[in-house]
Amino acid sequence: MAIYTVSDLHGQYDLFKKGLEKIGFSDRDFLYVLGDVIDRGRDGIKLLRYIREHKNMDMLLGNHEHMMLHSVDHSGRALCSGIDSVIWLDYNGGDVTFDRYAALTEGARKRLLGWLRNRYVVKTVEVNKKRFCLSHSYFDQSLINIRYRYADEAAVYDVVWRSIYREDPGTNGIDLYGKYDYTFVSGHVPVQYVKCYYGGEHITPGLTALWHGNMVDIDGGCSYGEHFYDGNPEHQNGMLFLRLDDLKEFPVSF
Ligand SMILES: [Mn+2]
Repeated sequence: MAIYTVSDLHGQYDLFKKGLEKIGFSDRDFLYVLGDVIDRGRDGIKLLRYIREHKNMDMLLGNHEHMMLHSVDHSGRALCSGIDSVIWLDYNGGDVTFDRYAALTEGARKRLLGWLRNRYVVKTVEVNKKRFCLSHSYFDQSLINIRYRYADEAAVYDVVWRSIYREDPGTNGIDLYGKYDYTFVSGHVPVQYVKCYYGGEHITPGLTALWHGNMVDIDGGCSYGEHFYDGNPEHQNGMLFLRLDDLKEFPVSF
């Protein structure tokens, strides 16, 4: 039995299944998906339902699910006019997700929203006496193991949107994370972006997780889509499965 994490699936169902095969995922293992399951790629709704139907899988909310929850009508009607609907549909690849969502029955839409609102935003887990803190991007102690429907909205917004890798004002990774006895696992910013932006010889090219102090970024860059790879080994993209038991990485590319 092993515990795996992966992040930022972005609607890439086939690649996700390829990854499960690669890690030999079985009923005795557990998988945490760290948000951004939907959008850009077309199979986000299919992935949400796949995760929901597996008792040995769970997902945390990412900024894309957060946008969806702030866009679609909560009654279950196929309407999209909430406060995030424009940024979701027009700027963040939510249009393909909404099309699939609208094709569900009203009851199925309602069940999906109820399930999403009941996910965690920040989750701690202990594996082999090592403590991990999982989130989509940033960290807020007040959200540890709190379900989204009970969580403070402003705190959730920070955790799913802000990043230490984008120099967002007020984010101070090492200062904040260094105080805690956790290994922080998150996604949100593709490792290819961080590697190119920050450079440095200590950074391993290719589809590898990015370690920085007690933090690790495992966003494999699915959001760039399957035609992103240009032969530059630093640009290879896909998904990064991380096994928490031994910190072994399992990259799977398009
Ligand atoms: Mn994200």
